Amino acid sequence: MRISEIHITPIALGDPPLLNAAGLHAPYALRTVVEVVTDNGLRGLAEVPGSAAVDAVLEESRNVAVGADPLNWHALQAKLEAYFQPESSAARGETPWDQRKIVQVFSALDVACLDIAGKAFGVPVATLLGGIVRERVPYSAYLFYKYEGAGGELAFGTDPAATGWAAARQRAALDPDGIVAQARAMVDEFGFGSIKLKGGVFEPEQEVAALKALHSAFGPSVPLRYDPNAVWSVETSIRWGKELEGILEYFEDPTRGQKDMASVRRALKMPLATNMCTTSFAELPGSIRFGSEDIILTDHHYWGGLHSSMELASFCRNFGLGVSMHSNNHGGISMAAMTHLGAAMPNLSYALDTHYPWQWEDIIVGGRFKIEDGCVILPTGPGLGVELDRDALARAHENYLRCGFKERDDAPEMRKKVPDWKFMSTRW
Ligand code: GKR
Ligand code: MG
Repeated sequence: MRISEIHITPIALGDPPLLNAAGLHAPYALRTVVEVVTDNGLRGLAEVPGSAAVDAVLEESRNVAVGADPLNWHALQAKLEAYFQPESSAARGETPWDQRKIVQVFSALDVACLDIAGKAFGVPVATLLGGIVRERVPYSAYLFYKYEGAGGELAFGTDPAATGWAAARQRAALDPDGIVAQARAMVDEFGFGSIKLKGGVFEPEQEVAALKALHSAFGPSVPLRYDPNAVWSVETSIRWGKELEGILEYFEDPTRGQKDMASVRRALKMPLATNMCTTSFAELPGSIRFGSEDIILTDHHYWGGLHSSMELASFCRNFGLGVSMHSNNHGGISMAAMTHLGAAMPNLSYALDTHYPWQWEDIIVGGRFKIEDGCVILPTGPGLGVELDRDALARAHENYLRCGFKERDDAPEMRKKVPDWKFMSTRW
């Protein structure tokens, strides 16, 4: 079996006005759908964070991947490594999201080839990753400070009669009461057993008050995580981190860089997690040498695929680190891939992150994945177990062409609300 074609389709999915350290989510989250076709008619799917630059390297990967055997990932991986210049860790950038491109080529092809292999052998991707250790994969509620009525909500319309989560998804959440109300609605709707707050938006005092309010509202049986996306200094992280000891399950990326994360970690009595500080295999020796974190949040889009994420998981097991999963906005193909990874990782120590509840559109047959009791049930079909809804894909591609966005940038939307707003790599 050989790869004969690769189809690359950029799409835009409506996204609400969620706040983070780099601004306000634009009306659309960009993704790219990759379809790998084989000479015997099998089709493998993958989805990656979208940008014109990523699409360009995906196009280029055809030079290497067409003609390759999709069942021999190591050979294809080696050919891709020889073809593309290695990408430095610095290419990740300072934004909450990772700006590297080449890792996404590896990720897309690895996931699509696993989907093909699963279909060829009639088994789920999780089986090919070493076996299914759980069929119900736990996810965490992911809270965001939020403005109301901007961006994608306006493009797709809001429903003034909405109740429950549908109403909370539209509503502003700017203070501790707003955050607790958002959490209640999200937990009631999806049954999540743990909660993460995205921070780095307001003064530390205001965000710490929201975490204390969540702790009082939900009690100690609901673990809390908090992520200011590294815009706090070491001093701020220690000063306010002390207030959060005994409240947080883990403190995610309070500050920037392995040495500074290690200083914060030494000063606080709670685990630190990262998707910003240690983000590549090249940085793993530093993670151990400096002791920068307790938990590494993998993300198959940025660690080079599902096989590589399993490699990271075994590194974490061998070096006594925890492992869980980071997320950006994503559709159902990524949800399927994340769930297969979560199902196969023996040492998954925490519920995974997902932005999925924030969105309302998808591109897979049968509509969106259900999240029940905080879990996604592993799809049962061969491969990833999802199929493309071609009409929905065409609509999402139309949205991409119409919206004109070519890469993620949260600053312009933020400046519509706060005209002189500027990104600061350390704000507090
Ligand atoms: O979607 O605004 C967002 C998040 O801030 C995302 O971009 C981050 O990459 O969720 C992510 C994180 O855990 O840092
Ligand atoms: Mg994070």
